[in-house]
Amino acid sequence: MPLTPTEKIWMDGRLVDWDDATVHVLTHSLHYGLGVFEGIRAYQTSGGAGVFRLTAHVHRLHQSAQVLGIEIPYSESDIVEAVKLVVRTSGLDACYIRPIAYLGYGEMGLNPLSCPVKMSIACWPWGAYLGDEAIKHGIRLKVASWARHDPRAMPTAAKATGMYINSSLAKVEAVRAGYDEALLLTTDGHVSECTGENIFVVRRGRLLMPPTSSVGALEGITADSVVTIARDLGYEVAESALRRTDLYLAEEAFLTGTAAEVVPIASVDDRRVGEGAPGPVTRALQEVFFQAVRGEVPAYKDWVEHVT
Ligand code: PPE
Repeated sequence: MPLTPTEKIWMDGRLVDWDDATVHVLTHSLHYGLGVFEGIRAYQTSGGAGVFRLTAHVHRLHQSAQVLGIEIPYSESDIVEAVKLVVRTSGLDACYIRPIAYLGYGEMGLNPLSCPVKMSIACWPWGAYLGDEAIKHGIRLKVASWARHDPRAMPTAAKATGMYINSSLAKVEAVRAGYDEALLLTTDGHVSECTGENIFVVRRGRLLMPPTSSVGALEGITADSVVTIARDLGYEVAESALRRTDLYLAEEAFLTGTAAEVVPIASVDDRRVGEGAPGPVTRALQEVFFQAVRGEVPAYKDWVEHVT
């Protein structure tokens, strides 16, 4: 999906024209992958654009930076306000928002300690990441030949730019083979997550998710929201070590992420999951999730942070 430019991007404290939001080719993070970012969505609500769980995303950005030892020169509340400014300035009711903190131009070499920390926030209109059809009918998932990063080798708790080499390799492999998305296993064969989404399965009526920190998966904010919704709807939710075959034998499976939202999984490695169509638990969760992001569920009103 090509990007649709908006007018302004926030860069290091000020709004610049979209086309002027450029960096030097010797930017440290471009060479070594030390950067942290977030993916956030704003949805149209009755009170204008509402950013879904903005404060939680900005907190995770700071936590990712803490893990990498990057000192972001803006407080969490500064960034919250900057995101609101960017969305307001865009005039969009709904958009995807991408804050990134990275090490700039200054010094080269693996010791980044003297590099300036730079930050930008852009937003643009972005439809369903895996497509509208995917949300309605489900995706074809393939287990990747690449394993997820071992948390002993890479700080998987951080949403860091360099980590996404692993995701890209798996994504391209899956897409070239004719699938929609890839699922990564840990080096010892446990289900971790997809290239940019967490995964859930329904087995014997229970909603199961992998224990994120031990399988090297990101602690998703969408996953957290879905767990809250599921418990409020009366479903039992548990963390569980899952094997590839637990996906093949699931009654239902779906993935969650800000960009992807809540997407049913129709098949895994060409084995139909359940009926091969979104099951009742997935559909119930989708329904409440899409109401919640639009500020339509009183219990979850606090999740929506308005920009005006
Ligand atoms: N795991 C990974 C690896 C991941 O990148 C994301 C978000 C998630 C899980 C779900 O997290 P959350 O968005 O808090 O529910 N991926 C972001 C970037 C995706 C991309 O392809 O780029 C996103 O969804 O915005």
